[in-house]
Amino acid sequence: MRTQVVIVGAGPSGLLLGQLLHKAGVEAIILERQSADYVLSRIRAGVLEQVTTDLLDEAGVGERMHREGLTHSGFEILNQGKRHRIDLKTLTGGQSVMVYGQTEVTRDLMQARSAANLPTVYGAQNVTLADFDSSKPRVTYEKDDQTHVIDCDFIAGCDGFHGVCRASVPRQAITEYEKVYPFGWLGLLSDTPPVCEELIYVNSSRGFALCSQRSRNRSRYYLQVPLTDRVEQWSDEAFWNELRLRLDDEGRAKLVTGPSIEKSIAPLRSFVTEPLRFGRLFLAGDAGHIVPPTGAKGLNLAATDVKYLSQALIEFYNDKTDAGINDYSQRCLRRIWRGERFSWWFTQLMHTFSDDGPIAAKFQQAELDYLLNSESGLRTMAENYVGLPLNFGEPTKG
Ligand code: RFL
Ligand code: PHB
Repeated sequence: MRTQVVIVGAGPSGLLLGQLLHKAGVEAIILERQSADYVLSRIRAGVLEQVTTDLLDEAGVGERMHREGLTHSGFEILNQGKRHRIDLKTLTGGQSVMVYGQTEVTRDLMQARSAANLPTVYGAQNVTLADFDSSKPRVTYEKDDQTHVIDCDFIAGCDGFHGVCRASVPRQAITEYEKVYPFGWLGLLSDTPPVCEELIYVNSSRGFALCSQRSRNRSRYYLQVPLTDRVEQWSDEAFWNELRLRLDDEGRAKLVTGPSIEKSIAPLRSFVTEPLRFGRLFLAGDAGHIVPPTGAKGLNLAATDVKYLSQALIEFYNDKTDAGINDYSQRCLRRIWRGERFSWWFTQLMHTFSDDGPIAAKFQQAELDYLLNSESGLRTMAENYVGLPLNFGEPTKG
């Protein structure tokens, strides 16, 4: 078998890349270890920046998102029982974010891919990469007890944090930066109306909480929990009781509870791989970097990687230039580090770090006091939350 690009992983990065390449007439095969249903059962991101929604439009899959997604022009910070609204629209000169679940983005991309009859192999086992340091890379995989070989020009590693692509790179060729946080997020999804029209990020002395949503009838809530907690220890009732304790009176009065339809614990990590290109192998999305979810940046950074990678590959085939390929890593990393910094900072600001002693909580409160009462502080938070412009920090041409 032969194709131009083998994409490993059918999460949002891989599917979006496949769609953008297809639009430009570049051939790709996607190899996914799991089944399509399994991929759709993972509950993850909920907030999309405008850069991401623009890209989904460009890929031709934005129609349902515009119909069903919720535009949010602000969010709330509930700090030690007192609410503050971050008015994104006013603070950023008219920008907002879109609340539309990653599951729905993935579903839309899957549907577009199957409508265009594009090849995706689900249940591809033991994917192995070879010769990506040459101009003739090869990918093998197993399915139904048979081994398949694909010759290609490029490999796109869109296989997430635990994937095979990053692991295939010789250790001496790669530098990894990592911070693991001393807590996780326990998430609960329920078919109940959200407690508030907008998201609420909660700093309470019992730990962080987040009130998010997927639609007007589906809520997503998170609680900061110790890393040693197991999801089985948390009954729905225990979750709702703890959330009530972290909310204010208004939140407690408005909270509608119900049975969970999904509950899971996610660890929090900051992680970046440098570089993101190794010969003819590229890493994109969670395969190359992870952010703690507090800033809602993971999927949005994945989308920009895919934008730059699709542009580079399309230019390679159409204009016979490898300039985009050579720039890929550096172009992505600049934006990634900005997203990493914001996500780390917002995590530090909102969570309880019990090992750091009482002075840490005092510093945190002093910082929140400054930010929430300073026009510049609020603007800094807002412009990072909606996403800095793609050309941020680049010299202006003229
Ligand atoms: P994914 O989604 O992990 O997909 C990778 C795919 O690769 C497959 N795979 C393999 N396939 C073949 N062979 C192998 N050896 C393979 N190994 C793995 C996997 O099965 C999978 O299907 O990575 P991708 O596509 O890069 O997408 C990244 C996003 O999923 C991630 O960044 C976001 O979910 C992060 N995130 C958020 N991002 C946002 O922008 N906004 C948010 O509001 C937001 N909230 C979140 C989040 C992540 C969370 N968790 C669970 C960490 C909230 C949470 C709780
Ligand atoms: C979510 O809805 O899953 C979500 C929203 C905002 C975040 C993180 C996760 O910052």
